[in-house]
Order: sequence, then structure tokens, then C-alpha cells
Amino acid sequence: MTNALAAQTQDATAEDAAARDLTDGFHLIIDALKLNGLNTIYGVPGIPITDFGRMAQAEGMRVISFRHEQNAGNAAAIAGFLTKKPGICLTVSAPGFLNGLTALAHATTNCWPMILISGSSEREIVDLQQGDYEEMDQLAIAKPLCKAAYRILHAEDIGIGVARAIRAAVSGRPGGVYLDLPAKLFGQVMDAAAGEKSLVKVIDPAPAQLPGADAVARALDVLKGAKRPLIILGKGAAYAQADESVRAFVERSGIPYLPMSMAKGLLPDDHPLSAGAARSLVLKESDVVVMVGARLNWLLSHGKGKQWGAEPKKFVQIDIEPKEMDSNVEIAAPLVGDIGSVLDSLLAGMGAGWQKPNPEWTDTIRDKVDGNVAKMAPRLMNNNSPMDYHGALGRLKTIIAERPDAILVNEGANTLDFARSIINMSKPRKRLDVGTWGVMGVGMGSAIAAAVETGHPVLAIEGDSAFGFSGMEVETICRYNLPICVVIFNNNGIYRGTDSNENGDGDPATTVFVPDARYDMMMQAFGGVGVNATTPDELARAVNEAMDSGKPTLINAVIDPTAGTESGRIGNLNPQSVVKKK
Ligand code: OXT
Ligand code: ADP
Ligand code: MG
Repeated sequence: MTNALAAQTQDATAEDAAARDLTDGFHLIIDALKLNGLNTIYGVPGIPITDFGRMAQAEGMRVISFRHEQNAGNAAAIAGFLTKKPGICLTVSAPGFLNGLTALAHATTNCWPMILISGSSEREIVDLQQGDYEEMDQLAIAKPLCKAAYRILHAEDIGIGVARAIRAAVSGRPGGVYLDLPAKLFGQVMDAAAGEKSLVKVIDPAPAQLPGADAVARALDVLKGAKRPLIILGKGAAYAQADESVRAFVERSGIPYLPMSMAKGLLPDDHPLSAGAARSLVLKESDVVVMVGARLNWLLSHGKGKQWGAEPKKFVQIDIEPKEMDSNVEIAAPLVGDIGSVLDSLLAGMGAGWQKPNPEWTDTIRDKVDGNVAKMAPRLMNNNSPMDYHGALGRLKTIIAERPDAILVNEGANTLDFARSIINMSKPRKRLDVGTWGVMGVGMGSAIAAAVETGHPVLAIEGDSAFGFSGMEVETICRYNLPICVVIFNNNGIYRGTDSNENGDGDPATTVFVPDARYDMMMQAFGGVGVNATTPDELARAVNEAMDSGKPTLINAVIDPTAGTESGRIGNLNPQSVVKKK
């Protein structure tokens, strides 16, 4: 070895040693996330977080790069719902942050844990409003739209900052948390040993919350006095992963249950106590209603009005959030606690002498369910071309029944409402949809997170409008080769494809799209499988093939443009104009 080379080698070793003793913001954030079992990031790269994404990937994290932050955020939100751990979304400053913020607000509204981590510009310049690159006071903007918002300014605070974010996201009522990381933080250097010591592994992030004995006794008293009791299961019950307790409570009590949309499958939809196909009847006729992780919001007409019948009802409500009680109507027996603990306490209190409801009540419900199911059955068999919702969904119902582990993603208006009532779910957390806001655009993000988090095949049933909000992510699906089959219910528009513009200026009506578009070709553009299906049989063949092969697939399902109705089943929420047309 020449002297010069030996000297060079020595320098390099000294440098390596020095480097080994130091760490920086980049690595501390990665280490803090990994220490807490958060190993997947959904995001879009760019200044100042490009290198962070690269390093996270190099350090063994799964980093899924999207085409738009809102979709990455929706993926993180649904990852939170599926795993009970905060889903992580990573965005660049100002515009990227704002793109992710809708998803953070969506996660908060739905009570799902998520952390939006965003890079931000230089504090000194932002605070003096001197016009930095992508300048924005992101922390202030995020605060009203999420459960908690924090900023970390110093590398030694990263451990505590990440721990705070995790605890805020998952404890109590889960929700979205914003974590602001100014660009300068990433490069801050500190001693590696001190850095390691500064990290925090969050112990018991969502502690069990037991209800008081008096609250349990009160609830059981109310239930014992019921003649026509009903259980409503909400997506909080699905989130809680207390599946055995939910099943035991329903079956031991013998009380019929109504699943909210994302609670379908907690018990199989064809369970003898399911009142899903007798919704109107049970809401109207029940006298005592036990809410389990469901809110009395717009989806349940706020617990009052015509839908709930003339007789006053008594509500028992199980929720982790005390403020939820009495939010819309009086709650006769509030049970504040986590669903598993509360249901187990109720089960213990029911004892051996528990009286199941009078068969007159359960038989009436059974008759209604059987009647409604029988009425729908023949419509699901049709092989019409162009397809209607029933013919197409009838085939997809069979496919989901044959593949109980597959995850169903669903958005649209008619596409959503018909699929919800037609397709039975048989396992918990297998149905992912538009949630509390009825928001379009969650489809591809949800599908990607479902595939990434569970490894199971995903069937995404999408209205053509709904799909358009996140459609570019088909490239992401192909890039990561995910087992996702997207079926677009293409009826040429929003609700129907038949509207015309009464102005006569030649512009299309506001609710219609390019007729007979071939969405399948979008998938082909990125190397996936694209199929145009014009009959239910063709559709079934293509979906079965996709679910068997696991290849990224998009099926353009040609639906009769006249088949849908305005706003699906919630047309009543549209305001009406009193001005007569000229
Ligand atoms: O008991 P009764 O007799 O009443 O019968 C009920 C059940 O008992 C029975 N049933 C059954 N019968 C037989 N067999 C079985 N298995 C069975 N199961 C049930 O069926 C009926 C109905 O049951 P269901 O569904 O349980 O009950 P119901 O009464 O519908 O429940 C009430 C609700 C409120 C709980 C329910 O309707 C619900 O969950 N609704 C959610 C609705 C929703 O969120 N919709 C999405 C929003 S609409 C609109 O806003 C859209 N936009 C605007 C927009 C949005 N949203 N977001 C953003 C970011 N920008 C803009 C847009 C752009 S939708 C939309 C696009 C639409 O176009 P697409 O092309 O995407 O879609 P298409 O419409 O297909 O064209
Ligand atoms: P749905 O739309 O299905 O009716 P909501 O989102 O309205 O459901 O309600 C979910 C409820 O579940 C929220 O009020 C939330 O506080 C509650 N919740 C979430 N997780 C838990 C849990 N582990 N234990 C008890 N309640 C929970
Ligand atoms: Mg449509």
C-alpha cells in the first residue's frame, strides 16, 4: 500500500467512526417510528423530505409513494382503522401538506388514528412572512382539523414528539394528529448514544377503559325492561377488534343487531340475528336501542324523527368518548369505556338467568328479512346488457361470498348504496367505504392500504365519478404490483349519465362525463390488466380471473346510464329551489 493510500484509508476509517457516533434528525425520526412498530409510510416525496423517504426505505421501512398526497393520506387513515396503530402519511410543505390535510380531517371525523408528518419551511422566515419556498404556518392551519398538532424543533425532542403523536392518535377516541417537522430538524446532529436514549417506546398507548359497576347495572336494568330491543353495531366496534366479545354479547343476549356500513361482517350478514335487511322496521319498532361504537349522527337521522317511530325510545350507548353521550338525544344508560371491556362487563352481569327477547319480536324481524332478501334475489340473477346495478352486483356478491378474506372497497352514490345492501360481508373489517362524511376519493388509497396492510386481495367497486378522484393511483397499484381488482361502474356520470344542459350552449350537463369511456385502458397504460365488461357474466369472469391471479386489474363495467337515481338513497338531503323554471 502506498503511503498516500494508507493515509486515505485511515482518514476514511476515522470518518466512519465519527459518523457512527453521531446521529441526525432523519435517523432519529425513522428510529422513533420503528421502535413503536410503525413500519409503513404512505406519502409523496419532495423538498424537504425526499431524502427522509429514501433513508426510511433503506432502513427497512415500507415506503409507498403515491401520485397525490390526498390518496396517501386516505391510505394512512384506513391503515389506522385496520391495524389500531396510527397510519403514517408523509408530505412536503404547504401544498403537499394541504393535500394531505383533507385525509387527516377525514381520519379524525371517522375516529381513526393517523399521523400526518409534514416537512415545513424555515420557521424564522415563515413567522416573519418573508416569502420562503412553500411558506405556510402549517401547525396553525392543521390544529382545528385534527385531534392534536405538534411541532418538533430540536433533534433531542424527536423521541418525545413522536411518542406524543402516537398516544394522541390512539388513546381515548382515536383521531388524526399533525406532526410538523421544519426542514432544519432533519439535518440536526447529535451524539448517537444520547439520541438512542432520547427515544420513547410508548407503553400501553390505548389503555383499557372499564365502565363503572353502577353504569353496567343501570344498562342491564334498561335492557331487562325492553320488549323489543335492538343492537346497533358501528365502525367503532369494528375498529376495537373485540370481535369475540361483540359476537358473544349478541348471541348471549339474543338481541337482533343492525350493522352500520363498515360494521358489516362483525357477525356474518346472514346471521339469524342480523336485522340488516329489516332496517326500517327495527328502527321504527324497537323500544330499547344499544349503540355499540356508533354515533347518532346523520346516518341514523340523529336518533329522532319519523324513521324512529312514534314511541319514545331508550338508548344505551357504549362509547370511549364521554362527550358523545346526549349529543343528539337523551342517553338513558351511558357506558363510557372501550368496547371489549364494556361488553365483557355486560356479559358478566347478565348471568345465567338472562331472558332472551320475546320470539314474537325476533320472528317479526326474521320474516321481514326473509321477505326482503327473497324480493331482491331474482333481480340479482339478471344478465342484462347494458348492466343494471343488481345484475352486476349479484355476481360480485357471489364472488365475495366465495372469498371471505378479500377486502371490499366501495364508493360512489348508487354504486355505494346498492353494493352496501346487496353484498353480504362475513368477516370483520372487510368493508371499507366513504365513512362519516360520505366522501368521494377514498377508493384507491383505501385499496392500496388494504392490500399493503393485510396482504389479502382487494375488490374495489367504484362509481365512475368516485374513481376519478383518485384514479391516477392505478399507476401506484401497478408499480407496487398489488393484488387489487378495480371495477368501475361506468354509467357515464354522477348518479346517471343522461342529464342535459338546459342552457343549450353546447356545454355538457354538470353531472355527465364523456360517454362510453374506456377506463380499462388506463390500467393497460401502466402494464396492468384492463377488461371491458358488458354483461354480468363477462364481469364475473374477469373479476374471478383477477382475484385468482392477484394481478392489478381494472374492469370497465358498462352500466345502463338510466339505472341510477339522484344521490342514490340520500336524495332527500338535496335542498329544493322554490323558484319555478321559466
Ligand atoms: O328496511 P328497508 O325497507 O328500508 O330497506 C333497507 C334494508 O332493509 C334493505 N336491505 C336489504 N334487502 C334485501 N337484502 C339485503 N341483503 C338487504 N340489506 C339491506 O335495503 C334497504 C336499504 O338498506 P340500507 O342501505 O342499509 O339503508 P338506507 O336506508 O340506505 O340507510 C340509510 C343510510 C343513510 C345509513 C345509508 O343510505 C348510507 O349509509 N348512506 C351513505 C350515503 C353516502 O355516504 N353517499 C355518498 C355521498 S353522495 C354525494 O355526496 C356524492 N358526490 C358529491 C361529493 C362527495 N360526496 N365527496 C366529494 C369529495 N365531492 C363531491 C359525488 C361527486 S356521490 C358522488 C359521485 C356519484 O357518482 P358515481 O359515478 O361515483 O356513482 P353512481 O351514483 O353509481 O353514478
Ligand atoms: P358508524 O358510522 O359506523 O355509525 P361512527 O364513526 O359514527 O360509526 O362511531 C364510531 C364511534 O366509536 C365513535 O363515537 C368512537 O368514539 C367510538 N369508538 C372508537 N373506538 C372505540 C373503542 N375502542 N371503544 C369504544 N368506542 C370506540
Ligand atoms: Mg356514475
